[in-house]
Amino acid sequence: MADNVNQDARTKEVLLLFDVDGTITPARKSIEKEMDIFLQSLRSKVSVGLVGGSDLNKIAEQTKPSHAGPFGGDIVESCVNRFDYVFAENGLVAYKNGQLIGRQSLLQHLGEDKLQTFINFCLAYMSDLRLPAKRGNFIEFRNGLINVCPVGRSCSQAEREEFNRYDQENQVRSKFIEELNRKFGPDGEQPLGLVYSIGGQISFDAFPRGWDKTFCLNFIDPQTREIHFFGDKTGQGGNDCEIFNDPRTIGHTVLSPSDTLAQLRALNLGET
Ligand code: M1P
Repeated sequence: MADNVNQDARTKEVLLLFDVDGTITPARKSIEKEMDIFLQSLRSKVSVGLVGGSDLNKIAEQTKPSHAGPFGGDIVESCVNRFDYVFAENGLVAYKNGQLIGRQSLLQHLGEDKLQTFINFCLAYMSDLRLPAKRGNFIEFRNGLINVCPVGRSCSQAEREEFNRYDQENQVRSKFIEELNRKFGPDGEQPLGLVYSIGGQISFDAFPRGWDKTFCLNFIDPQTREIHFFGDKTGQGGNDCEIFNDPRTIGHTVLSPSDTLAQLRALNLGET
């Protein structure tokens, strides 16, 4: 793995591709002014892209430059125009230079019957869990993945943090995933070809094998000579692991948005 961006390649042939949560924004929170200005300044030297597990609206909301004052326009349109590439839902919704260039659907891939088998199993499993708090929106169906959330996505910020602490002590999500692998894995009763990824604080994502963040690499301009990927969940089981280890990328593990900035500054790309 290279430590530095090739100093002779400060052109649009270099792409810096960023995970969102925990990499350019604090988890589930908005981008800070310093990061936003820095990323935009890099675009005069290199291409800058985002790849997130969340849907496009959430990525647009988190990367909205709110420090620039009240925002009147369409936040999605603004987001896809402020970056060279925006890949939502692990790259299953793909934008390049503001244009939609790819879309995949889980419903089409799996079909209604298998989908309901999976959802019903998850709901039954969660109905037996006793947690510090349970709220609503336990299953979020997205275009390219199913997000499963034992505490419920409508929990408050305090309940989110409480679940995260409880999960670290009790492995609620990893035990759930073990059970899903037993039931729907290659040797299970009903193989569904799904894989699971713990990307955030309170939930996990289920999607077809190969539909991880590496999926977005199929949309990158073949002229691109170096793709640097920055992510905070690059270890085994994290949702940045596959793209971080992909031979097409040069991977950078970051600890937080401020660490991302520090690593970018060390690459000396020339902040404007
Ligand atoms: O982008 C990382 C993850 O962010 C959210 O996770 P959570 O709500 O558990 O913190 C979700 O959008 C998840 O799908 C995504 O992978």
